[in-house]
Amino acid sequence: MKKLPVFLAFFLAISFSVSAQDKQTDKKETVKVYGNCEMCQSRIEKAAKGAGASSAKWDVDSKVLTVSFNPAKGSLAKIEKSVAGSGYDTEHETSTKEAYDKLPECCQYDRKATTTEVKSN
Ligand SMILES: [Cu+2]
Repeated sequence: MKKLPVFLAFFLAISFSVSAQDKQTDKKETVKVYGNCEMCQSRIEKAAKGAGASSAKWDVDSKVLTVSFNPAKGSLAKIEKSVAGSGYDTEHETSTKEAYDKLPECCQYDRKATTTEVKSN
């Protein structure tokens, strides 16, 4: 049996090291995002990906968004701003009333309590 052609072995070595780098550099974070349904889910995930997330998954039941992104290129804050810009309150960002009002009626979730509405415990 002949040896593997050198170029093929070289190509394999490079593709392995590239995928290993991706795994090392991508950061995974979770954040709460307020929303209602699957329509909200697709909007939230689209907004997160538009802000640089390599993957985004929002859970309808737990309202938790799990994102992966390259920390050299993006940040969770940037992703949250983008999600808030599409009408959804997140743990650290609050959407504008204008963006919220643009959502279909079925998607107008119960908004995050603002500081004035939070009762002292
Ligand atoms: Cu919805």
